[in-house]
Amino acid sequence: MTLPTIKKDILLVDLTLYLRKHKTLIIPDVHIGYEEALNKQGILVPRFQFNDIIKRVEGIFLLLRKEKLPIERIVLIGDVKHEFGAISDEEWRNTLKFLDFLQKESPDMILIKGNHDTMLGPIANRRNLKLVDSVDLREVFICHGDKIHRIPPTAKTIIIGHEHPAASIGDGIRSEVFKCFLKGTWKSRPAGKLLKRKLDLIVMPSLNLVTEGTDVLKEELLSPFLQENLDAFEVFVVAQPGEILYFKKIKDLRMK
Ligand SMILES: [Mn+2]
Repeated sequence: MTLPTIKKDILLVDLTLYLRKHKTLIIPDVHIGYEEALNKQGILVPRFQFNDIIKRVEGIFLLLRKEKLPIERIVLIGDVKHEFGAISDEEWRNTLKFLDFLQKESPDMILIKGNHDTMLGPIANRRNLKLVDSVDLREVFICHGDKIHRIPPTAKTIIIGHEHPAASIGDGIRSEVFKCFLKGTWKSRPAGKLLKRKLDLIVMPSLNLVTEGTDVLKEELLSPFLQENLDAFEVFVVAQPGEILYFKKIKDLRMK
């Protein structure tokens, strides 16, 4: 089995992306501690998520190994942990455990700061990890997606997380919501320039296994990158672990 691509040299590996040229694996929003936050609100969900995430990522490493694709760098796209403000003991422990687990696979690891990551600094320091606002790999620019950055002139593709896209796919009688990747375009206007620059924009689903995410067909989207032309975005559904289905454009899904 060869891994599907979303763009040349960018492979879809279950809920992650692999940049072939840079031998880099991008891990989307994990939201460790999400169930704990739900529990605090009185919503009872079992706390299985942490082990499920580890198993899922192990499966991703295995898929890459089978294809002989080495991981030389891991980029976490932000929102590794869920809770704003004070971090609980369990969340602290699990976040460290998760980072250690990833670092065993790739010592070179970069954390992008998400909007939930106000307390990630001390954790990053304890493991000597770089905590940054964005990652510039020349033709690929990676940021969390909660705010617009100055996009370097070399960038042709922007990759973001934050939005947790999902799509309801149905046969007219029943429908089910699946996590999905989105691919569309984003126009940036460099400072002082009159003309806009068109870039490819890839949005990653979350690795939060408690919820599928935001249904892009029904709900309003948050990211400032996703306020225009949403209907023209292509949908890549993650049907089950490692299985990606291409569903054309959001507007085609709306007509069903
Ligand atoms: Mn976020």
